Amino acid sequence: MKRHLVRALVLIVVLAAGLGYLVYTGFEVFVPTLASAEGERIDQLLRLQFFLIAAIFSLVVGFALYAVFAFRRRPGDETAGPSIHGHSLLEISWTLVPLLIVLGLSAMTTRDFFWIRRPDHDLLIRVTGQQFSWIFEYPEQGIKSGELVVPEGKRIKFEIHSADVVHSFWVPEWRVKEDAVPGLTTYAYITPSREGAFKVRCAELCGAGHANMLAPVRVVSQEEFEAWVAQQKPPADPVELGKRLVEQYCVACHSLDGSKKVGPTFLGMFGRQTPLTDGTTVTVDEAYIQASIRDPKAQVVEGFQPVMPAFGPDQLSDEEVAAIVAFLKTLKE
Ligand code: HEC
Ligand SMILES: [Cu+2]
Repeated sequence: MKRHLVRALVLIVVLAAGLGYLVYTGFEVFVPTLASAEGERIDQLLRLQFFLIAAIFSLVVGFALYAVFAFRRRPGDETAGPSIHGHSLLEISWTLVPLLIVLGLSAMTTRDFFWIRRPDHDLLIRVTGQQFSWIFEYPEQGIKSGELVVPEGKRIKFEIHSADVVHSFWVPEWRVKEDAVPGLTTYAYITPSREGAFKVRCAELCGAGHANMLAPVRVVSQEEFEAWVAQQKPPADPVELGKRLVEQYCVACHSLDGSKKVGPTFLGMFGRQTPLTDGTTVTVDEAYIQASIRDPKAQVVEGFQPVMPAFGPDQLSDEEVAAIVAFLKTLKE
């Protein structure tokens, strides 16, 4: 009897070691490279669970395999084996041990869950998912971006919204995943621990463009992050701001160099006498430029089609219009 037990245990240990090795290497091969502090806890739990599963699997399958071979029916052997009833020690232990394992895993998961969800953070980013893109707002920095740029080693609180249907905010290398639910604000806390380029993937089938609902992620040093923020921020100088807005909204139709496009050039426009389609002439001043931006159809320049779109206050604030005027004033011939 003892001989059988020792042999079976050897088989079990060999099996467990082999499976454990597979779990270990499989993690390296199949799981994306870890890149966050929170993900480290999650990986540890996952690895521990896989090792436990490998051990229990080996115990059950090891004994079964050994019994199948060692106690197989031999030629000429017509007797059935002895029938055995009950074994209190075995029964108590195969109830208690798994119970303790499950309770232990629950306790560790709870501990890590609250550690991951603790509210302290260095940076707040508002994430909005919509069919089929992501927008990232940095309320403390006053910027908005289609690219998620974050400093390495800083704990980030993501405040997650959806503009339409249920999406799910997920960077596989960070492990943490959180749904974006319309009408609800959800949160995720992540401390990126590795610089590099990653991708936000939508992890909830949300429509025809779901597979393309990706956003670039860049984890950079604190200095690079600050430089990026400074670059994204609307410039304080109105002329600089105006230049950026004009390049963004106007240069498709207006040139800055005197050439004629869909609309008249901005070069030397300020102070110019402009003939209108109603036969009158206006002097281009601040009020006229403002009126042209808000309500372009009211006064249409002679020789041009009235195709300019109106820019309302939700597209360009009064401040932004004033900045555009300030920039246009500098374009002298
Ligand atoms: C889709 C093309 C288009 C875009 C975009 C556009 N415009 Fe225009 N704009 C025109 C056309 C065409 C005219 C001339 C006809 C008219 O007055 O409506 C014009 C006229 C003007 C005038 C009057 C020019 C003059 O010589 O009197 C101003 C000022 C002006 N645009 C400012 C802007 C500003 C500022 C922007 C960006 C915020 C802008 N436009 C964007 C097409 C455009
Ligand atoms: Cu989605």
